[in-house]
Amino acid sequence: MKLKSAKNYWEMEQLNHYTCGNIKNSALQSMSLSLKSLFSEKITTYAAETKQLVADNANLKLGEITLSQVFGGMKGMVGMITETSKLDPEEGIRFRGYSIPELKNLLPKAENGNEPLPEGIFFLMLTGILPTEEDVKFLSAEWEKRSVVPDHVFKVIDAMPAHAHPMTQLSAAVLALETESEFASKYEKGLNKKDYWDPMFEDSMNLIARLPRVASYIYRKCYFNNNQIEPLKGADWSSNFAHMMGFDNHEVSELMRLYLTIHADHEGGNVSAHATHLVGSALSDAYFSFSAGLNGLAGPLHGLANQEVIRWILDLQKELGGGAPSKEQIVQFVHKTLSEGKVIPGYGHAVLRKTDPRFTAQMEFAKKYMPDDDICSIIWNIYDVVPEILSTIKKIQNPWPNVDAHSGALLIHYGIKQYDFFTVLFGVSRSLGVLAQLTISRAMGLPIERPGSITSTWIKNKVASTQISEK
Ligand code: CMX
Repeated sequence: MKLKSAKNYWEMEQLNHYTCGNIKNSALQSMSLSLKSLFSEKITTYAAETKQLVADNANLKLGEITLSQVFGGMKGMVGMITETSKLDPEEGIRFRGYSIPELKNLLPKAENGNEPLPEGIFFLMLTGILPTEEDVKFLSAEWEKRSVVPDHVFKVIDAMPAHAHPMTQLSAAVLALETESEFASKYEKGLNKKDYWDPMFEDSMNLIARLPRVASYIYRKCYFNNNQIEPLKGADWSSNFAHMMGFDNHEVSELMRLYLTIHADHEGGNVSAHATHLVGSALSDAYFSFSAGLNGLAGPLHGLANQEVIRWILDLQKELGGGAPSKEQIVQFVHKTLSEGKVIPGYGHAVLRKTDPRFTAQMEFAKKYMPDDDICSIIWNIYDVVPEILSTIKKIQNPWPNVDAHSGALLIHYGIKQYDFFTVLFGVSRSLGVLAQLTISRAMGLPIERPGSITSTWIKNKVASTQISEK
């Protein structure tokens, strides 16, 4: 386990937890009765330490800003704090210091299950501590208790036309849930700044708890004539979600657990996380903030890419008159797509420079459960040829597959063929990271975000004055 040298407060806590062995473990188990008090204890110390750190190092330089970064989507420009996860360009995502393969071993699993329970990754992201089995059981039960969705939310979904994209329906449903915000109602009555985090914690827990019910309602409304399935009692978050969608199958539950864990967070700068954080910085509650994040996730360069991958494969098959394309045919279709000025969905990344470990985790799942699946074989053939083609295009920084290149194939294998629903699943998972961080940000008292912006005239004047002073 990689805990020898703690690099920050959260890692230090983890180190203490493990080096103190059983005493700490049992202490944590009793604390698991209240995740909120555990979070409160950790965040109070952390917020005080961070405040001091900033005060002592206020002028520490973290980098320089270039013109190409300002025009280039602010890539590589450090501008925000995210505690829940950190993305390494070569190695991929680490949640509170742990990689996906490490978490597959370390996070608690369901009985008879091999995949981590997403309850565990939420616990880890929020507190910085690896949960015990008791901790995740506590969270499953807590989310079940909080999962009741008010009737008017279903009416909002029902009012949407059949052709409304499932992401439109999900974002609108999350906004409709805003009536339940404890933060909004407490703020209206008058809330001391130091107590902001408390209703934010409650809102985040309630929203996460309700999302599977809302998402599965959209699924059954869109594709099963609104024939709804009632939730299970005593199930974990993922298997209950699969059940409400209509899948009572061990493998689908396992896939859902894996899927909802690996999509949970990707540090702070990606569009869904950043949008949630930005809107939250105006003290908007969790519902407003997360709905904004979902709107960003619905873009084809971000979360919607998972549906685009399958649409691209279907277009390819249509062009060939059906059947499995050969590698040569894939190569031709890639060139055709590029020549039409389109992107190859599921490939490339703003930060990653290697194959996404979330792609690899899904490929491993497929090799175990569906080694002969037709769509998976196409995905693997695409993986064999696309990186080589994209590497020949100079402007493309990363020719390797991202998380979205594989996810659709796994879902289709189990009968979840409605590809415009795929991003909804991504959205349900993404709630875990962005809402954990929103609660942390609120507890730290992070201020409203207000970066500066400039005009091109301002830049021209700056260039002119720099040239004059250099002469
Ligand atoms: N196919 C074709 N061209 C691509 C490409 C791809 N897969 N990836 C990057 N490029 C192009 C960009 O469009 C850009 O072209 P222009 O300069 O003409 O606009 C150029 O290469 C440089 O891009 P980059 O610096 O390598 O990558 P960006 O940070 O600008 O963009 C991303 C990153 C993900 C938007 C881009 O790789 C892409 O569009 N990929 C396909 C869509 C996709 O899979 N998105 C999902 C990402 C994961 C997620 O968030 O869910």
